[in-house]
Amino acid sequence: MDEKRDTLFESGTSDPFRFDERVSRVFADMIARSVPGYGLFLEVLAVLARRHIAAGDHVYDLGCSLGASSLAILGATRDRDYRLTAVDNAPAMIERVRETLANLNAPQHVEVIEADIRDIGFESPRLAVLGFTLQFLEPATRLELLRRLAGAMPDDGMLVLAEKVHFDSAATQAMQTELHLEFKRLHDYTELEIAGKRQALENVLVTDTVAEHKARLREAGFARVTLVMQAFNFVTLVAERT
Ligand code: GEK
Repeated sequence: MDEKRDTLFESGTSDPFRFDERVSRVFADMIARSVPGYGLFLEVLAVLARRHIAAGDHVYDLGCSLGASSLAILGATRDRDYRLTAVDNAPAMIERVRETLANLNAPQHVEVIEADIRDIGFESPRLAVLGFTLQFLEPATRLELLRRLAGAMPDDGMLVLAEKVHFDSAATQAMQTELHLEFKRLHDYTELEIAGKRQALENVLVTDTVAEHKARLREAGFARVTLVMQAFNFVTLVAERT
């Protein structure tokens, strides 16, 4: 258990954050201790999958990391025969998620693709998940990806978008940041680790406001956008094609 504990920023850092071998080894611990509501997000996703996915559908997990979202979806829909494609562009993540999903013996047809999600074609996604992934794409490329997703979706297609966000009000921003920091302290990150990770993510993880997300999703072709969950500065939005 201990070798899987995230101690990457124990002595601060000077390098930009990368999804490399070291991160992939501790990723499950890192995301659970860093993202408030991550466990609930997976449950919310399971509920949405159970409600939405039907036999014959094609589901995409975009930026799948170690496959937690895929596992939540597959576990909630074991009675249905459909196709799930999990995509990530980090070789270290792909190596591990391939093993996890291959050993799962899921009744569904599961495939893992190592690629930039901006470079792949989408085949009629009935459900697509961007679980804390869009925030890592250069902002100028976000709309085009969402446009291609919406354009490829059937009329009853749905996107689940989970993101870290920021707020227009300085007071709200200060409060939510402080609560997020307190969440990290609660999970035993030191001030040095918190500062190190923050520095590493600078210009790598670029947040939008909920209003910006909603406007962009509408511009991309989604008719209805609903906030289904929020934990401090982390939100989950459901965007419906029609
Ligand atoms: C979970 N959804 O556990 N193309 C493909 N993958 C990418 C790209 C890209 N352009 N950019 C970043 N990634 C997961 C957690 S983590 C979130 C997702 C986090 C990948 C990157 O390699 C990483 O694995 C993932 O997106 C983001 O529910 O670390 O906060």
